[in-house]
Amino acid sequence: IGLESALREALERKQFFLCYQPQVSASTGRTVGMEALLRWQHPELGLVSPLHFIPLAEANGLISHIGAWVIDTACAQLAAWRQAGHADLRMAVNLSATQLLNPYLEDTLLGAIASHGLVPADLELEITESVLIQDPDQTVLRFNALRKLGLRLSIDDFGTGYSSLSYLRVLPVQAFKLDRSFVEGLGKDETSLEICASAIRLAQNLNLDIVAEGVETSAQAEWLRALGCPIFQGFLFARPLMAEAATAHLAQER
Ligand code: G
Ligand code: G
Ligand code: MN
Ligand code: NA
Repeated sequence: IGLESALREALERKQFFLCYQPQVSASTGRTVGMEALLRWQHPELGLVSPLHFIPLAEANGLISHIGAWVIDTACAQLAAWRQAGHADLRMAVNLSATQLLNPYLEDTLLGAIASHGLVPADLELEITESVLIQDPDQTVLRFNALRKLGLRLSIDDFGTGYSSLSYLRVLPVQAFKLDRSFVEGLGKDETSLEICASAIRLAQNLNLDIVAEGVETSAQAEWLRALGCPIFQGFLFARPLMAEAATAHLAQER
């Protein structure tokens, strides 16, 4: 079977689901946010990684439909957690370049936010630096439009996508996600340590949040804590969890 034709049917056949990975406060150890991560379970192909099907969905124009489903489903889940008493929890959703440039994105976001009784600040959009390569001027306009609506914006895989820091002067972001390749090098090479230290300091100096990605060991967490990193995400704290497991994870923190 062709991956592309299978992908075209995936939405209506309800083959997508979201996992949620906790983002944990370094100071309290409590979950302050969840990152929604898309999964595609196909009856014959099995679990297909977003690394394979997102680029395909970008190329054939399906990404905005799939993305709209992700946004609505993530908002519904956050609303349910709010109902269960998790008042300050935020939801982070990944956006690709094509989604960012789609003129209907605002309608999709505001529609989902309103229909689930949320406000824009409840939602954080994770966007990689690489979107800037496609169309820098348009990217700045789109970031400004989304920020004006009150959404939170973060730079995903910070440090890996684009060679210039000058975009930080023009993109209205609230957070960086420190790429896990740098976290992985903590305790192994001096360069990774210096990059983590510099990124964390840069975030502090710009008054931005920073989330360390891919924290797998307590040694890494200790390094990051010593460097002043406020938020951790990674297998050490929790893997991406199915909705029910994520709900249980939150409940056990209360
Ligand atoms: O969860 P996992 O490690 O398999 O994710 C692989 C990649 O897919 C990551 O770069 C992640 O940002 C991306 N990804 C996961 N879910 C979504 C989604 O809903 N939309 C987009 N555009 N990318 C996603
Ligand atoms: O590009 P983005 O940061 O959105 O990718 C998120 C991906 O990182 C998810 O697919 C998730 O499965 C993966 N991930 C989350 N925590 C860890 C971790 O501790 N180690 C590794 N290797 N991958 C992780
Ligand atoms: Mn991400
Ligand atoms: Na990332």
